[in-house]
Amino acid sequence: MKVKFKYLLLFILIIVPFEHVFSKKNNHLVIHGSYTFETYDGQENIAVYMSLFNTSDKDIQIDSFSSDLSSRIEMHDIKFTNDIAKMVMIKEVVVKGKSELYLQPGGKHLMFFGIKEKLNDGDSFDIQVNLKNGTTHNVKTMVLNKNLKSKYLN
Ligand SMILES: [Cu+2]
Repeated sequence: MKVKFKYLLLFILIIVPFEHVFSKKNNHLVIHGSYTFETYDGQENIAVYMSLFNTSDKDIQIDSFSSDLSSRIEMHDIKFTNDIAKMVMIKEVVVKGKSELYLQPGGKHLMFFGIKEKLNDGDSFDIQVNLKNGTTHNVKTMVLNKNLKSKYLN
């Protein structure tokens, strides 16, 4: 009995700190610079851009993106076939260990379908980035003046 207890104690002392370090590492995702552009009347879909940084050396898998603004959000990339740009959905979103994922005009973006309100210059809204490990990052997103759009695209 006494010996078994000793082993249990040893087990707790070794495993618990490891678990702690591991779960902390899994949270090393930093997201900033999230923005979109104001919408025109009747516009239902928008593209959102942001930068995601994984400071850990483990890959971070993203399960989904959610927001009060839309019930359908997908990550897209733009692929060219014979000079024709086409949007393709990225099903498995992964931010690789020690690397960045940039969503920017002309490339990867979040696509919001059927947005519920008009977005005006200066507005902001929240996006939830839901990770596979169960944690959620809340990302504040700025709505920029549409006159800035051409600048960002060049
Ligand atoms: Cu798209």
